[in-house]
Amino acid sequence: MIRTVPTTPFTDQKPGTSGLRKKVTVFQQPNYAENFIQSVFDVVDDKAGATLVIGGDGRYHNREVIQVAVRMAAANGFGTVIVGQGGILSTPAASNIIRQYGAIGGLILSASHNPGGPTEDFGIKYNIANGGPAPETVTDAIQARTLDIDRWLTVEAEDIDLNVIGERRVGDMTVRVIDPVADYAALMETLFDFDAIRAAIAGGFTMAFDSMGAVTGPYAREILENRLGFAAGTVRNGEPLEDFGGHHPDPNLVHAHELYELMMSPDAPDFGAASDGDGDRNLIIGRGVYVTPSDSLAMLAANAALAPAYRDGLKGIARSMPTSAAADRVAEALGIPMFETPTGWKFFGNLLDAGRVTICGEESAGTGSDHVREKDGLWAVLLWLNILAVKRQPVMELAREHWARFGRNYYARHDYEGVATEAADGLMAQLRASLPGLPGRAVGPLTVQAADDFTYIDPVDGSTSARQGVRILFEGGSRIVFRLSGTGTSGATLRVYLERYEAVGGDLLAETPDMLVDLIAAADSLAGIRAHTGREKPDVVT
Ligand code: VG1
Ligand code: CO
Repeated sequence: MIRTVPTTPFTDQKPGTSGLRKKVTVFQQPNYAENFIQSVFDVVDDKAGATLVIGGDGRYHNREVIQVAVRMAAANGFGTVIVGQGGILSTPAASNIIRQYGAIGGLILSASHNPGGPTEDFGIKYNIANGGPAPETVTDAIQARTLDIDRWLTVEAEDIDLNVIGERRVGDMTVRVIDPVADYAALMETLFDFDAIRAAIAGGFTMAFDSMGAVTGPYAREILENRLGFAAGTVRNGEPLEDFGGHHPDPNLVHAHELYELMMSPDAPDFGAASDGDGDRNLIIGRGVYVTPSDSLAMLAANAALAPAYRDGLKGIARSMPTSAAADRVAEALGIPMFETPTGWKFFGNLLDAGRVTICGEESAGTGSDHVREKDGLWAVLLWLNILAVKRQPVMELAREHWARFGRNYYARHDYEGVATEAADGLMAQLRASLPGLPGRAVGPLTVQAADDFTYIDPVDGSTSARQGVRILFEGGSRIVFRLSGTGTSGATLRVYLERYEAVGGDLLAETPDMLVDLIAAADSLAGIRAHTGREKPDVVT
């Protein structure tokens, strides 16, 4: 019944910031996906009879890999596989299913915000029993296994019909195809004041939600249109498509520009939002005002107690290092701890499990709470809706009040995409080498106060993660962070994060680019961006 297929290792299967991401054509090579999945299964203890969750964001190649993974799970002794109908599970929904059904872990087939289609990207993430991304100890073990794997296991079985809800058998294993939306929608109803949001809608409150042709369409339609009562058509691009309808499902001002233009126009609804390929990120735009993800985290934390789930207050807040310090000021005002972690949601898991934080966020538009162990795009949208419904206030007014109380962290991220790997590595190496001599150095009107390469020591288990990004801190509180992306599939992407704090009483309503002029110049002079990359300007500014 069980078939052992001989194989040889691939040397490029090291998981990045969020799973293994490659071009579809790479994943289509014989044994490629199988080797990685078997390596995951080989490092999972106690899988005999255990439950595994499998789902994806619906992108090209999703269904093929699900069929392969189901047969391999049966051969590896899992008792049950739970899979979303149509092969669909958003990342936060998968996290919830793992927790709710006591699964040992889950495979999430997604390359998140990367484009999809036959010539675009595919990915596999492994989440552990707490519902969160596998921590580095686990991803390191998986990678080590990919380097000496010599066989993978499967069973002879037909493809299962992913479109029909219900139970079937594959080998000795049960496969349950479930509604991908129902459990998640029910969870959201326990967290938020749906009646308050319904009342606001009845009073004329409107919104636009852009699913970008990716996984959140069915979730957003069910929750926003069916359960809350927003008008039909509130959810745009709501069919999950294999190529996302040609969209680049990264919810930022460049790729979600239609939504942005709508929100800045005279016809703007009260609230605009978008989510990414796998539904874990969110873009928030009020009528006439873009809310940076770092500000969104701070504003949500400051007002979270207006939602039933957070009525008793927050235990703490965590943000990734490159995320602006806006939330730090909220934590200080609330008298709760603040944690600064490396980029990637896997670093929040221990803090959430230990009950030390309630809300987490990243500058890349990921926000979430202890309700699951992933960032959660629709959760952030619903918390915003709950807050706006209770406060009966436009986003613009809420933002201005927030800045007037806490000051404002002007913030932008500049991405240089598709840079030659050697050029990007050279830039980072030179920058790292220059760190000891930087403190005290004047760069234009700015003076460097401190400079280092971020090392994180996990306060829960003491594990250390070094080389997590170069930070250069200037006198007065401005900051530049440099790091290379760990989610791309070709060349390197240099991310430059720029932040300037303007205190209460300062210029709180300026245009962000104007406020960052000196920092942008300093970034080039410190890192030699033009010299190393040959680029005059970033490809994407968010
Ligand atoms: C990017 C973001 C990071 C996020 C990661 C995964 O990583 O910067 O904040 O956690 O993507 O998100 P990187 O290494 O490219 O900067 V997702 O929604 O793509 O799973
Ligand atoms: Co994502």
